[in-house]
Amino acid sequence: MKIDKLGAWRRSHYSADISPELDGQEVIVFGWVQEIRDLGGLRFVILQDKNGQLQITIHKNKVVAEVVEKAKTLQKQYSIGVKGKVKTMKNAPGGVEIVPNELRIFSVSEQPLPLDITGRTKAEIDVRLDARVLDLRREENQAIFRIQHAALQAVRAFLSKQGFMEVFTPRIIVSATEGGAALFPVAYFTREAFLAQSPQLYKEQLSLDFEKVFEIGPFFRAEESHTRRHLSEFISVDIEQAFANAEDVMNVLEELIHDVCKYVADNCKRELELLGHKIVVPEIPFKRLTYREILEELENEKIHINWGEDIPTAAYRVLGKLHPYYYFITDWPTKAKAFYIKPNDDNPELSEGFDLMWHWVELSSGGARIHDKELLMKRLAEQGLSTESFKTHLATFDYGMPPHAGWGLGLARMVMVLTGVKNIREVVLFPRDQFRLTP
Ligand code: AMO
Repeated sequence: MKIDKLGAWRRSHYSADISPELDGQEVIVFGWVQEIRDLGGLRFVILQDKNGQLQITIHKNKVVAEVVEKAKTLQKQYSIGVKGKVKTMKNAPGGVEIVPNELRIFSVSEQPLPLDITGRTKAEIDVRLDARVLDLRREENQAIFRIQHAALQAVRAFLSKQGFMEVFTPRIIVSATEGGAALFPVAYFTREAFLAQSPQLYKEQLSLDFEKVFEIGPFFRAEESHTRRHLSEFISVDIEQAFANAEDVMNVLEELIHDVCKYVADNCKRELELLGHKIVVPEIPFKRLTYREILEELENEKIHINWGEDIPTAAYRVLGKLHPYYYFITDWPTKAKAFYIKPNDDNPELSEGFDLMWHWVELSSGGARIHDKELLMKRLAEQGLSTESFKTHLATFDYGMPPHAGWGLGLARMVMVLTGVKNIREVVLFPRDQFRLTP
């Protein structure tokens, strides 16, 4: 088959901008063949571009023979360009169709395709992810990432307005920060290094210079738990604020969630409709429950957890039913939290760490930090970590470390809430888990 060149053709309109008012006007549109309907002398080609779909109508007697012949060769997913006239057509999507004068085929596709791009035949998640670029041709799947884009715009706008500055910290590091999760080693010249699990230590250090910082970036955890909410690479939205306590940054977090929900609800109507999802903008402040209150609630549900222990997933599921929205869990036992979380001044068994929950899923965790070097060294030792590995971090505590607090919010988990999607792999373009390293 002859493949055409783009040449001097440039798009005049996106599909979404072609309205009945353009009736009679010549346009150039580009995109991919989403569907072909052949009714003998009449062929409908549904072209999809980044903003929507458009019907190209090829009537044997009304279109030049060359275009009719070429249109017969089209298959799903061919990349094409069409120059033609806009015609008002009540029954066509958007009330218009294009009657082509010229058709260019830029690229063909292998048939049969591994997925039904119309989505009529449902495919398993692994089949979809194996052909992810094709899977992402579906408007519903694109909608997820347009919502993510809008959410990120809202996050950046909100935090910048609140006086936070965006920073980038290293992904290649020498020591662990998040106790529980394992590290990925990296061969770093002659030494061993690791992929960062979080920007924790660096964002704390930067609170000493910039006072209010935020970072949005990928982090890595060698997660062996194969769940619908864990990946080995995930994007985290992190903040750190000097001269602040846990309550201060919880306020920032709930206001941020409120703003993001509102922004996405207002600006992604089409995407939410495609996904059949409705966002209810949450009222703030969110409910705050202490760890002890949570244990009591669980006890009432006949689930016993010893004070100091982590809350297992099954128990979180029960909590999600009792609190089917956003809520904070505060006052965690110090020993259940990372070494950098500040113990309560009056009762050091309790910490100033918190989690933000949505139903049964943890969206974010954070807290006030230890800014006293001696205490930090003591906590490292208590958690069996060597102060030697944290030497350069500990040194920064000799330069006037302010009291500070912050949190990390898992972007994909937030996007799951915003889209109603249940598996984290669907809200990440190219997810990485224990079993998936491609595409
Ligand atoms: P934590 O380990 O709780 O805290 O992580 C913060 C948030 O990041 C998300 N998250 C994940 N998302 C997908 N896959 C994973 N494997 C994964 N692990 C974590 C969750 C979680 O709530 N340094 C602290 C934050 C802080 O105190 O500022 C931290 O990393 O949504």
